[in-house]
Amino acid sequence: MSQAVSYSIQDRVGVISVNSPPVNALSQPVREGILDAVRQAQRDDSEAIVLHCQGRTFIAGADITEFGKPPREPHLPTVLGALENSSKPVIAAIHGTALGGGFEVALACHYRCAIASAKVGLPEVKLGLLPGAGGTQRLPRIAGVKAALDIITSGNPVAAGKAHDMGLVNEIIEGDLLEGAIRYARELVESGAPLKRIRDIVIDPATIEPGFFEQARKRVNARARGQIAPDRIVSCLEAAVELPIDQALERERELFRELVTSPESAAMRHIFFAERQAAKIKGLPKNTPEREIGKAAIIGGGTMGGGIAMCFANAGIPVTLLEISDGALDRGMKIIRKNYGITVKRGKLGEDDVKRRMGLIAGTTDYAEIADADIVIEAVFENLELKKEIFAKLDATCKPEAILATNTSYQDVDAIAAATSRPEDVLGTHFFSPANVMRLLEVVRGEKTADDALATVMKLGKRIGKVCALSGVCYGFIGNRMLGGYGREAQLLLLEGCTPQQVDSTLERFGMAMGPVAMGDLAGLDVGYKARQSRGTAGDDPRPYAVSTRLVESGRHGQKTGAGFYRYDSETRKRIPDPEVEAMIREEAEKFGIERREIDADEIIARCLYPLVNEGAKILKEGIAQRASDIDVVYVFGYAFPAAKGGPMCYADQVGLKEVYERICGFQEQHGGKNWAPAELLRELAESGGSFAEWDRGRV
Ligand code: T1G
Repeated sequence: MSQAVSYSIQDRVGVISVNSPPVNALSQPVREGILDAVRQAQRDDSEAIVLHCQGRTFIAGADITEFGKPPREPHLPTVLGALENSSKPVIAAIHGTALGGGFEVALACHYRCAIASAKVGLPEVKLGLLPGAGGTQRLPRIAGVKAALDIITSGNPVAAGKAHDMGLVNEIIEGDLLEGAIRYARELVESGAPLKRIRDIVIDPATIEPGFFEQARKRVNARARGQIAPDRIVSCLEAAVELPIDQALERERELFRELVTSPESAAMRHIFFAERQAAKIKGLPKNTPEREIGKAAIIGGGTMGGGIAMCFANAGIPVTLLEISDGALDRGMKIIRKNYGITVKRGKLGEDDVKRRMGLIAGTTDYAEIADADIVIEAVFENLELKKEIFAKLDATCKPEAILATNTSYQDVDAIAAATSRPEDVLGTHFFSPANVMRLLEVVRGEKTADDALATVMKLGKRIGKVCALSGVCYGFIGNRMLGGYGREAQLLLLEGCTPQQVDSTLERFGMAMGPVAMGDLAGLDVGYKARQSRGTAGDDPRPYAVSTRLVESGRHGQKTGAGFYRYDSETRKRIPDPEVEAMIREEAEKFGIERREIDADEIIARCLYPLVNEGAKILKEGIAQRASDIDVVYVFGYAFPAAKGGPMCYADQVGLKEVYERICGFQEQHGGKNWAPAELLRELAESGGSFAEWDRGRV
C-alpha cells in the first residue's frame, strides 16, 4: 500500500483512508493504495468497506498535473472495477467536494454517504474534458439522462442534500463522518443490503423523447465558444442509452483521449493553474502577516462603488457606502437594490438572502463614520485631483493600519499614495464592471505599498469571490494597457475594407464573448469621445477614432441611444448592421486615402489579437506583470477571452512565437509607424525557439 493510503478494520468494517494533501487527487500512489486496500479487504474478515479521506475533502478528481505525462498503472478504470466487483459492500464517505474522478470513484462504490456540507460533481468540462472514468455512464443510470446532461455539461457541483434527493447519495450523516459511515455500513450488512452496482442499471431508450440529443447538441454547441468537450459529452450520453455499458465505456474512453490531447483542454488546464498561480506574489514570504479585515467602506456609490459594496456584502463583510449627499447616497443604494432584484428574478438569490446582504450595507455622508474601517476603496470618477483630495481626507480620518485602495482603471497609484502620509497602506484594486459580476481584480502594487497590505488584499480578493492578478503601476495597468491595440486595429480594419459585422463575427467565432466593435457600442462610444476631448488628441493618429467621433457627434452613442456602429432592436437589443454606418466608414476611408480591399478572417484575428501579445510581452519585460500566465488570467477573467484558447499569451504559444513575431514584422512593414514595433522579449523568444510558458517557468 502507498504512503497516501492506509487500511484498518474497525467494528468489522475495512476502512480505506486516503491522505494525500491538498485535495486527495487521484495521483498514482493514491490509485495504487486504494487498489491494494480493496484487494486486501477481499481476503480479510471485514464484512464491508468504507472509503474515506482525511484532510479537507474527499477525492477532488484525477491529478491534473499528471495529464500530458505518460500514464502510469494502475489506471483509474482498474481501481473502479475492483471497487465495483468487490464481494463486500463498499461505501464512499464524502465530505468537502467529491469531484471528477473522485465522484466517479464514489459512483463505482455500492453506496454513498455524505455530510450535509459536502458537494459532488463532474467539472471536467471546465478543463476541456469529459468524465473519463465512467461518469457519463453511471450518472445517467441513477440521476436520469437529462439531469446527468445538465450536471456534466455545466460542471457545477450538487450540494449533498440535493444529491440525496436525486439518489446520488444514499445517506446524509450527522456528526462525525467516519463514525457515521461505519455505522451505516454495519446497518447495510445487518440488513443484508445487496451489492448495488450502478453499471447493472439499464436505461430504457423509450424514456428519451425523440430529438432530445439533437437539441442538446445544438444547445451546448451554441454557447461552446470554441470548446469541443460539451459536444463529446452529448455523444457519451447517447452511447449510455444506445450501447451496452462496456461498449459505451470504450466510447467514453475514446472521446476522453481525443479531448485530453486537444489544444482546447491544454489551454483550459493552463488557465486552471494560472488562476491559482496568479494569487501568489513572487518574492513575498509565504508567512507574510495579513491584516484583519472585519469591515469595509466604499467612497462613491455609482455603478462601480455599488457593485464593489455588493462584493463585500455577498461575502458577509459589513460595508459602508459613503457619498457626498443624501440624494447621491439614495441613488447609490437604489442601484444596489436594483442589482439584487435582477439576481432574485434570475432565481439565483432568495429574498431572505437579499435582506441579509442589504443589512450588511450601511450608508453615510460623514467621513467620521468610516474611521474604523479596515479597508476603504475609493470608487469615484476618473479625476486624479479629486482622488488625491479624497485620499488626503482618508489619511486624516482613517485609523492607522487601514488599507486605502483606489479603484482607478488607469491613474497613477503612486501619485495618489503621495497625497497621504502613509503610502505603504495605499494600493490599487481595479474592479471590472459590473463589479458584482466580473471575477477579475487587478491589484496594483505602488512603489511603497507594504508587503502585508498587498498580501492582505490578494487574500481578501479570493474571499470576495475574485480572481486576483498583481500589476505594477503604468497607464492602464495590464488589461486596459493591452486593450488599446486591439480596439485600434479593429477600427483600422473597418476603414481598410471590413464591415463591423465581419470583424465582430470573426472574433466571436474565435471565442470572444463579444466582438470589439459591438463592445464599443455596449460600453458607450461617448466614453472614449469624452476622454479624447479632455486629454486632447494632438499628435494622435486620427484614423482609429474617426468613425466613432462622427457617430457620437451625430447622437449615436451605442446601445444606450439605440444606435452606434449598429442599430439595436428596442425589444431584444439584438444588433442590426446599418448601411448608413457602412457608408460613413467608406467616406472616412476615402478622406484618409485608404484603398479598401477584401480582408480574410485570418488577418482579422492576427491584426486584433497580436497587439495584445506584443503589448503583453512589453508588460512582462517591464515587470508590470509577474508572469505571462497572469496576463492570461487578466484576459480570460476580465475581458472574456475564451478559456479554450488559454488567454492571449497561451494562444501565442500554441500558434508558435516565431510565426507570431514574423506576422508582426510583416504588419510593421505594411503599416509602418510605431504600432507594430515588435516587443524585445517577443523577438528574443521567437529567435531562441522559446515560449512564454518557458519564460514563466524560468522565473518561477
Ligand atoms: N489535481 C491536482 N492539483 C489540484 C487539483 C487536481 N484535481 N485540484 C486542486 N489542486 C491543487 C490546486 O492547484 C492548488 O494547488 C491546491 O490543490 C488547492 O486548490 C478521470 C479526468 C477541489 C474545489 O476539476 O475545483 O477527474 O496552488 O486553490 O479553492 O474523469 O481545487 O496550492 O499549489 O483550488 O479550496 C476533475 C479541480 C479533474 C477539481 C478546492 N476535478 N479542483 O478549491 O483550493 S479531471 C476538478 C477544484 C478528472 C476524471 C477526470 C478546487 C477544489 P496550490 P484550490 P480550493
